[in-house]
Amino acid sequence: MAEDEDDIILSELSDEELVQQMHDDLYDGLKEEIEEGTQILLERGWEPYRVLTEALVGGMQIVGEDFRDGILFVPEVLLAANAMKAGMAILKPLLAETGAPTVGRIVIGTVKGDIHDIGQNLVTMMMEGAGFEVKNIGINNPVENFIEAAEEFDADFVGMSALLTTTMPYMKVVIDEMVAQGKRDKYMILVGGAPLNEEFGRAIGADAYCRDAAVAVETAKQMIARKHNQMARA
Ligand code: B1M
Repeated sequence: MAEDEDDIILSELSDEELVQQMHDDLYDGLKEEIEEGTQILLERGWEPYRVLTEALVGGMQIVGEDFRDGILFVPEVLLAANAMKAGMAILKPLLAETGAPTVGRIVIGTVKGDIHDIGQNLVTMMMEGAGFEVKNIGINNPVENFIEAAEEFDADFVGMSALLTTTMPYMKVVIDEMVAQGKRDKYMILVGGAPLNEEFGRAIGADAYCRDAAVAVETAKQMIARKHNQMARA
């Protein structure tokens, strides 16, 4: 691509300016710039985890806040998430090598009868960006899929998504079956999707309703911190 005089040369920016620029580029969904910025920071000796948290997660946090506040909309957020994924793809093998701490583990899926997956894919990306390990089991999941995946993955959280008023009651079927099998208390259960609300989440016995992906990340972080505190006291 031809560069005119106004083009910003990422490699000429200081670390601080580059991180700021990456936040802007992530906000604008500029995948190639995010890949380049990620490479530059690594070449300058930044630890992969620092690149992830300061440059990518920091940028995504701004995107998440503006999404929550109605300033950004789904297409922009998907582009930002895509750019972030490109940066994360570079960091992923390096993070595995350096053993960056995992915040927690979550199984997430859309419930039986429902094929909407854009929202839960966004939640997956934001959770991964915040340091969670996520097993996304996709769409149209019967109760046994959630239970088996949670056990196999040794999950801290089970996340369920539903976009239809006809499928949201199935979340209760999953929770009731977990109770029946004596497995309910092994997991923190998060639910989300456009037709849900706090009251519904409480009524079906979920631990929390998450209005959006940013809230899902914040809620999961708070809950895992509480769990660790309780374990430390026990
Ligand atoms: Co459908 N659809 N759709 N649809 N569709 C809705 C949901 C609808 C509200 C549209 C409308 O009529 N206004 C309506 C539901 C009405 C109702 O139940 N009251 C509807 C309908 C009726 C249908 C069909 C029945 C249509 C038909 O065939 N006659 C059919 C059902 C198919 C099925 O599931 N069995 C259907 C099909 C489809 C498409 C396949 C065409 C497509 C889905 C494509 C896909 O997902 N791959 C689709 C779409 C795109 C929509 C709308 C337009 C957009 C949904 C979306 O992706 N939103 C939707 C209208 C709307 O919601 N305004 C609609 C963006 C997404 C980022 O938001 O999913 O809410 P959302 O996720 C958010 C939060 O809710 C939260 O975080 C996310 C990110 O911030 N969240 C979680 C979600 N899951 C979470 C899980 C968590 C935490 C947070 O766990 C930890």
